[in-house]
Amino acid sequence: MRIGIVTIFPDFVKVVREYGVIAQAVENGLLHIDIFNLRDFTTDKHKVVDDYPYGGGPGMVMKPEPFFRFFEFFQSNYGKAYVILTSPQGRRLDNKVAMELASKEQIVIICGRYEGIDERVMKFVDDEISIGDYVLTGGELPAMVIVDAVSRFIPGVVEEESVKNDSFYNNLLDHPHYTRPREIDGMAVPEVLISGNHEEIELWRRKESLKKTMLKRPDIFMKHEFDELDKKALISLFRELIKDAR
Ligand code: 4HQ
Repeated sequence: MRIGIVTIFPDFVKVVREYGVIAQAVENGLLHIDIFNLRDFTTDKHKVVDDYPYGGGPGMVMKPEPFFRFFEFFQSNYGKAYVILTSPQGRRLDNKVAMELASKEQIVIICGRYEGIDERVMKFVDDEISIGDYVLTGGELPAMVIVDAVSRFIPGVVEEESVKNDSFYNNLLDHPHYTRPREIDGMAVPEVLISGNHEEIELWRRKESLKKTMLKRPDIFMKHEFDELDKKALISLFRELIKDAR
């Protein structure tokens, strides 16, 4: 997969490809991340990317010409891409959206600054994505968040089992995790995890996932489709409840 990011702060965005599993994916050739400096697509001496808004009002607007020149350049060098604008008006990023984006061969993310971008740039835009209902100073952080969430769904970037176990994958939150030591400050690792009984461990983890999701995110719990293990886990949970009540 190839991801292009268009920004006036390339050094800020570059770090997204320099750490952890994303850096490994880039190294292994699973993922190409190209970062484009919008100012490289200006033609004037001062590389101006903003201008005053028609109609007046506060702040500045990103000029259309550098974007027009960028897309001309991109299309003739890399071909067609799915173009995303980061915007509070967009559809909200979640795992489902991230998975959908991961299926694209090429995406380009435009990072806005100032009050916004000249509306005529929208002719290049296929999708608007928001990372949440708060106002940021620019689209760079949303672009990095999108790259991170999308990368995890590119086959080979993280272990498939790991993706399936993660929070939200099947509308449940992740179960608790433990590592050594077996005891710290009087707190022991749950016995079942040391038992070596994989069926019991799987059941315990699912029970913990169900419990946590019910209590912390009832909204996503209500959307969950229950499978056989869920049913077993819920019955076991209720058994424990009844036992404790007696
Ligand atoms: N922006 N999710 C870029 C956001 C935002 C968000 C405000 C986008 C500023 C220039 N983008 N403009 N939230 O707050 O994606």
